[in-house]
Amino acid sequence: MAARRSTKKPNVSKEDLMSYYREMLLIRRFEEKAGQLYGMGLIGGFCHLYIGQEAVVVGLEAAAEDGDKRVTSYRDHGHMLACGMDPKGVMAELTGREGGYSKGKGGSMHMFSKEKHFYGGHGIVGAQVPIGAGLAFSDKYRGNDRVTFAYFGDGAANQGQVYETYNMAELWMLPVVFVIENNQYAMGTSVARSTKSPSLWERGAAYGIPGEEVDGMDVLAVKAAGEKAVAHCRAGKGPYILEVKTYRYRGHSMSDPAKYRTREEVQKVREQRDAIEHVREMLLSGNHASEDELKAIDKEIKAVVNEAAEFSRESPEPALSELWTDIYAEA
Ligand SMILES: Cc1ncc(C[n+]2csc(CCOP(=O)(O)OP(=O)(O)O)c2C)c(N)n1
Ligand SMILES: [Mg+2]
Repeated sequence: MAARRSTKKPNVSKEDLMSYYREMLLIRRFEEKAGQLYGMGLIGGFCHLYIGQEAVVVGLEAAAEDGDKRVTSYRDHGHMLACGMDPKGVMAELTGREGGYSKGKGGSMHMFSKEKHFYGGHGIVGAQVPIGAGLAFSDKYRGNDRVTFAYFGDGAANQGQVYETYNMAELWMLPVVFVIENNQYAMGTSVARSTKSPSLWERGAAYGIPGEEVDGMDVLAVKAAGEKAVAHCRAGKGPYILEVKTYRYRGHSMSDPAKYRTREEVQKVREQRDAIEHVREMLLSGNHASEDELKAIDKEIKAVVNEAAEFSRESPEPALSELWTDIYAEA
């Protein structure tokens, strides 16, 4: 990944930087804890961690407004936390407990929050993309100026349904930002092995959809690109594509032996490109925060995550009668 991180003094307030730092740290610590709980056998089924990609959702949520919608894949815990869902409810869903967002019946990949306009959590690669266009269609139909963020991966970007969706979205000028989280891998397959054209966002040109590539390890760059994309959608100009170059530090899921890349490759990104470290450096070098203040934030976030973990262990398992509820929508 080329070093494209902005070096000029950022035009951002201390408060904003502090909140990005806090939000990214919450996702990272939450995911580390989820990894631990999984290791202890408290989380069953699939669990895909978002560690390394935090700046993507935090930057884009900073560009979003109340009422905007989001939908994503199974690597979804970061998206939920970034849009303000309660860490307790998310963690309790991971452990399959009553206090979880889907009452413990959905697990890591199947959580929703109508209140926060988070529409999942989808296990079928690429399936959330047409759903995202549908959400945007509903807003356009209602005549409001809401925008939908439809997140998907570099692997999903090779799915046919993505291009069917591009066509319809541009045809109907839908207010949807297609966010390609290019973390370089689809399970164990690198982009170079799966994809002929290296630039995924440029494929939108075939449908008349503009877009751009963004440094996904730089939260300020993501926010700026997000604002541009959202303005395009709100102005009634149709969809926009952001290909956000990022990196996942952990395996595809908890059961990934990670034989397809070297430890050195991961270590290099962590050392040279880490998004949280980047904001931390900006806070310290700009004299916005002292080491002690940042340590205090770290402590505070750890407490929030520990509380969520405790809740996720104490919340009871769903009653057997729950097997028969939430199957059909009530008319
Ligand atoms: C239709 C479909 N095909 C295959 C799979 C198996 N599968 C799950 S995740 C994945 C890789 C997707 O990679 P990417 O889109 O880059 O997302 P990332 O995991 O990197 O976030 C595959 C092939 C699936 N879940 N659904
Ligand atoms: Mg990927």
